[in-house]
Order: sequence, then structure tokens, then C-alpha cells
Amino acid sequence: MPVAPFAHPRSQRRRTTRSGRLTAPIVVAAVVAAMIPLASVAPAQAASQTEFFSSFESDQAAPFADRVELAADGTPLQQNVEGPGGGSLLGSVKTVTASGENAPNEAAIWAADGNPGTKWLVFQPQGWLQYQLQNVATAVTYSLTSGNDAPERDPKQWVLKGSTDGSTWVDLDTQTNQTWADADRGVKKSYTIQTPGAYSYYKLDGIVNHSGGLIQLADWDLLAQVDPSAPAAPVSTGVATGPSSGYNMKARVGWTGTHSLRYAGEHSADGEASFTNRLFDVDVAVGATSRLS
Ligand SMILES: [Ca+2]
Repeated sequence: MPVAPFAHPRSQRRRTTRSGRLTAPIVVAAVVAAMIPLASVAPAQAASQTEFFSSFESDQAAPFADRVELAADGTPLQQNVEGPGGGSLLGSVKTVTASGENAPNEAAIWAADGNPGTKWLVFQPQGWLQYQLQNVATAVTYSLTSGNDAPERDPKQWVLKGSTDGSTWVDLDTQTNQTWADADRGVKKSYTIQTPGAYSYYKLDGIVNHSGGLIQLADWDLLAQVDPSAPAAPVSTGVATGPSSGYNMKARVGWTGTHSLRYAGEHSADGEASFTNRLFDVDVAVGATSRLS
């Protein structure tokens, strides 16, 4: 399986554990998966020559999000690693749309990358931001993370809405008079959804800034109830929009388009680290000439 490393700032960040010890990040990579019964071929050709192929574009097979494989005794196949936090639905965000954006470096997609170092910015004092998920999901909490500067651009009020079709909306939560201090740059605030429901579209509607003509937001996350059988912080896997930046990579592209697989976690303890997440269930006959690449 060819692997193209890309930067995921959350994983690159070194952090200190409660014991005060620095931990090293786990490599994050974009991969393309294919069962190839022929000689090695380029990804662009592989789709028509294989029994199974995906490079995670929206018209191709979508991987499971954050699905940690379990051993026969029910324990997760994960050792000495810690994911970015359970329940996040960012891995299953299919499309991100907004009332406007400052593309490409401050586009709407940067609100959905789980990285407080990137942001969505729009030249409007009022606006909206919308996620379409790959599957219906019930968010029970959500969070907004402030941008890196200019607190007057922070959202002051908004209405969180949910929808099953992207046109008929249900109000889920309303906030007013929200404030991040000047020093609270890149700071996450979490909110409980009082009336959660199963939706495939979520929208931060009626966003109003504090003053001036711009809105900015570093991150908007939606979180589902955590599966009690899953590890406390599973390694995250899901579709993303390619690397944000790096010295040896092209930003915001995958192998065949604009999507990629992201996995993220940190080496959280001494010793060998490993994890196994399930990406696809495939039904392909494997023979002597089968190839996985
Ligand atoms: Ca971001």
C-alpha cells in the first residue's frame, strides 16, 4: 500500500502528559487502497482494473470513521497510543459549505480539519457554516474554537441547526453573547445540544460577529455519544482533504483528487505503539496473483 505522509498539526504537536513527559507523534499518512490482480499500475488507472479501489473521493467507497478493531476478548487492538478524542464526527464530514470564504488558505474546509492553527474566514459580519456528513449521526455536543487573532471576528451568537435533507432545518441550540478573551486565541468552547437528533446536515446559522466586517472560526466540531465498548481515546481514521502544509507534499490533494485518508494519534506511553482500525469490509476473492497496493 503506497503511503504518502502528510502533516496533521494536531498529531505533529508534541505535548506533555500528566506525568510531565513529552510524547512523540505518530506518523499521519494518506493512503490509497486497491486490490490489484495485475502488475502495478498508477492510481488513476487502478480503478478500472481492480476489484476494489478507493482513494476516498466522494464518488468512491467511503471508509468507516474511527472504527477501532477489537480482539477476540473485546479489547481494542491499540497499544501505547491515544487518539485525538472520542466521538468527533469530523472524520465523516463529506462537504463543507459556507456563506462565503477566503479561499484557499482560509476556506470553509479549514473549520473541519480539527486543527486550531487553521481557520475559516469570511468578509461578512453575519454568515453561516454547514457540514454534510457521509452518514446520519446524532451529535450530542459541539465545540467552536477561536481564531489566532482579531477577537472582534469571533462568533458572538449563532443557532445550531440539523437537517436530514439540507433544506428543512430543526433548531438544536441557540447561543448569544459568547466571548473569547484577547488571550483566548485557539481556545475551544464546548456546548451541549439540548435536543439531539439523527441528522446528516448540521449548520451554524445566523452567525454574528462582535464588530467589524469579518467572521473567523478556527474549528467547529460535532461530537456523538462515545461507544462505551471503544477505547477512551481511539486513534482517529476518516476522510480528510489532504495535507494542510509540509515541505515534501502538495497541500489539499490526495492520490487522485482532493480527498485522502487521515489517521491521527500520539505515542502516549513507553514501548512499542500500534493500532488497528477497520477501513472497509470488502468481498474480493484472493488468489495467488492478487495484489494489495
Ligand atoms: Ca481549523
